[in-house]
Parts: sequence; structure tokens; C-alpha cells
Amino acid sequence: MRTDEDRNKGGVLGAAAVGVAALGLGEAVAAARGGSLIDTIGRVLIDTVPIPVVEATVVISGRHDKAATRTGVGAGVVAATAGIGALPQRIRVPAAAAAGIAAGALATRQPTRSASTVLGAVAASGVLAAGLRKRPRGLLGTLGWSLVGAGLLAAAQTLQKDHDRKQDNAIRRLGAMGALGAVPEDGLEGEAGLSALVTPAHKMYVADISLRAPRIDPNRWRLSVKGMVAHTLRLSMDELVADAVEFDAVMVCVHNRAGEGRAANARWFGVPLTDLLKHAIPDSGATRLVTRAVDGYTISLPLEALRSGELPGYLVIGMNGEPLTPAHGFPARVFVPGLYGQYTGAKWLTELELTDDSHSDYWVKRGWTRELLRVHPHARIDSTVPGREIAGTTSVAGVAWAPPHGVDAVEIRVGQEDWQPVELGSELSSSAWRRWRTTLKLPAGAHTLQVRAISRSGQIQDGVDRPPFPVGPTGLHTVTVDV
Ligand SMILES: Nc1nc2c(c(=O)[nH]1)N[C@H]1C(S)=C(S)[C@@H](COP(=O)(O)O)O[C@H]1N2
Ligand SMILES: [Mo]
Repeated sequence: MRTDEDRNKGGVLGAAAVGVAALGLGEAVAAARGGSLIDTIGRVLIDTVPIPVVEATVVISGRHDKAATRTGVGAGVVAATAGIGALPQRIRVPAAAAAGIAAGALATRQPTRSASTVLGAVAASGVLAAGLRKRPRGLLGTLGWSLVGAGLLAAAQTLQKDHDRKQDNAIRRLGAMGALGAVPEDGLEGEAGLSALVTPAHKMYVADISLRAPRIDPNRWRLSVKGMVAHTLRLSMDELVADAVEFDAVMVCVHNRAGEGRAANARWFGVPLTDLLKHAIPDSGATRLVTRAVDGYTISLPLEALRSGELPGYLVIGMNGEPLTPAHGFPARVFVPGLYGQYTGAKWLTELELTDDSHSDYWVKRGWTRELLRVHPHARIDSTVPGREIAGTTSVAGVAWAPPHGVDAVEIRVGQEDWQPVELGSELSSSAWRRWRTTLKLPAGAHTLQVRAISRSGQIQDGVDRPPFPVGPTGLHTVTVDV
């Protein structure tokens, strides 16, 4: 005989299936106009969880942080629906409606695609209310609702890909951004396993607070320069292209711990901020330049240092000869070589606002320092390969950076032996990363290799292991080789 408890268990599974269906319809409705319920809920989490949780997520999920957040949100929604399903029948429908209203209210506060996401939340709460009133029972009912949900989630995915394709086409129509011309070389071509001198956009790490890159129409987009200025400027892409120059620089995330891949070297195309600020004529009381993005992110930079060129900032519109990709900030971002990504300026820029010191930035409100964090000199080992020509040798190669001063030397040590210099590739620019290689003679056995970078300003890479928060990570990349 089936007990009440059995029946309730079956009902909870059925309720979870309703959750999948509700999420599916919500995602599909939102995706029709490019929105997403899952991304909205995920962004609310990103905006509210305490810094230690953000830091732990970065460590655990690595470069899969967005996929991990999405999966977590989806699972959470389904679990919450199962939870509502376990409630007595008379409060299930009001609870479902309340959940829908909450999701809709969150969506209205989102910076992008909020209208379509609110519609998605309404559709999802309709499914929840209808499905949870009499929870589906039995294998067939549960399977049916789940399959419909899965189908709708797949449809939502297809709709998103469609929007992405349209966006990519609009970007492609803009044509080249700077001339990559001859591929830059540094004399270390052909070293097995060594990072490319110039990182292709699709291989560059992505770090931001948005689960999906906002899609911005380049034809309607204008950059405004406003606030405490004599002239408010509204600049089109064409006007920016006319004033842009190329520069080589490495971008490094403040979460890049020793040896990790949250760093990329590119040939950027952008307008020097010194020039841009001359046109706007800042008021005498203006002290900061706020870079503000479509996703609500802001980073502000000290105006005087930008105007004097002490901080060599650019309004970037191109990477490696092409427009920025959506993931890397299309149509424009601000980049100051030598500052960590979190402090260097916003991607998906909407405006530059000149203001005074009363402004507070996204991460500063969350607990990060207001001081600009500068990139520490860093060397990374990319590969260790047994020597092909001479037995008993090991080729070691990697990259090092110390923007904006440049890498003066890279040193390697085996175990606790003395530091010894390695061969450096030629330098694209002092703000770019510099490749290096060396050949070691190592006796058979296991050996610990460590590398360190020394900047042209005399700064030696700090060997003490520290986490990214609060002032950026330090420590040495350590690799063990078995000879
Ligand atoms: N609009 C916006 N810009 C942003 C961020 C963001 O979350 N939103 N993150 C910053 C951080 S933390 C880094 S490391 C760099 C990363 O740029 P990338 O994704 O192109 O590598 O962008 C910066 N600019
Ligand atoms: Mo970052």
C-alpha cells in the first residue's frame, strides 16, 4: 500500500519537474528578445554574495565560473520548486506566485534586457502555479514535464545563439581595426608549448560580473564624455577609429595567481585618453574619470594621472586588427596597461563621466581597495620539454610581464640552487609580455623549478604566496619535472 509519505515524495519529484518546465518556458520567453532568467538570478547572486564567496568561486570554478554559476542557478530554481511542492496544497499556488513576482522584480533591476526577462518571469510563474496546484504524479507525468522543460531550455539556447550570430555579423561589418600587418615576432618562434606572442581573442581569459556579454548595436552606440566638462561629447565608432593608434600590452586579472592563465597579450587599437580628454576640457573640480558600462560596472581613474600620461590610458575599440569581440567588451573599453583588469577600466562602455572624489566603484562598494592595484612583475613556465638534440637537457620556456616598465630579466632556479638568467625574446613594448626560454642540464630524478621576473624599474617578483584579495596575488610559479 502507498503511504501518504510515498505520495508526497512522488509529488516533490513531480514538483521538481514543474520547476524544469517553468525555467524552460521562462528562459525561452526571455531569450526571444535576448534576456535570460538564469543570468538575471545569477547576476543578483554575483552582486550580493560576500567577497570570500566570490574569491572561493573563482578558485574552485577557474575559467568555468560562468557555466558553474548558471548550472548552480538552474539547480537552485528546480530545488526551490521542489521545496514549494512539498508545502500543503493551499499555499503552493501563492508561494509559486510570490516566487514569480520576486524573479520579475529582480529582472526589472537588471541593466540589460530586463523587459523580456520580466515577461519570462511571468511565464515561468504561470507554469509554476498551474503545475504545482496539482503536482504531476507518476513516472509519465514527471518525465513529461521534465522533457518539455528540457526542450524549452534547448530552444532558449538556440535563440541566444541566433542573437549572438546577428551580433557577430554586425561587428564583422565594421571591418578592420588597425592593421595587424606582419605578425609580430620575438625570435622565440617554434618553442614547443610556449604561449603565442599575441593571444588570439578566443583564447583570452574572460572575467566579468555578467553571465552573458551584452549585445550592443554599433550603429546606434555613441560614447558620451560628460559630467564636469566644458563640452559634452558624443562620439561615434567612426570618429573614434579616426583617432585610434595601435599598442601592445598584456592584460592581467587581479585573480591571476602564480602560473595561471588569466593574462593575455594583444595588439590593441584605441584612442589615447590624453587626446580624448583635451577635446572635452575638464572642469577644475573634476578629479576622477568614471568608466561606466552597460552591465552597471564602473571603474574610476585619477584624472590628473590620465591627462599627464603618467597613467597611459586608452579608449580601446580593437584587438589584434579586429573590433573587440562581445566577450572582450565590444564596442569599447578603457585599458590602462600596468593596472589589473579590475582597476583598468570597463568593457561594454557607455560613457566616461568626469566627477569628483565622491564617486564609489562597483568593487570598492563590495570591499576592494580604492587604491589602483598595479600588476606585480610575474613569470610563468609554459613548457618543460626533454632536449631533442642533446640527451640530459630540458628546454624550459614561458612568458613574463612587468607593465608598464617592462621585463628586465627572468631568472630560474632548480630546487634551492642559485637564480640564473634565461634567454629573453625581443620586446614588443614595455607593457607587453615577454617570452623567454632556457636549456637546463638536470640529473635524473624529480626537480622543482621556479621562475621570477625583474622589472626595468628594479622590482623583483615577490616570492611570498599571497591570495588575490586584498591587494593582488604574489608568489612564484613552481613546476616539478621528472627527468
Ligand atoms: N563592464 C565590465 N568591465 C570589466 C569587468 C566587468 O565585470 N564588467 N571586469 C573587469 C575585470 S575584473 C577584468 S580582469 C577585465 C577582463 O577583461 P577580459 O574579460 O576581456 O579578459 O575586465 C574588466 N572590465
Ligand atoms: Mo579580473
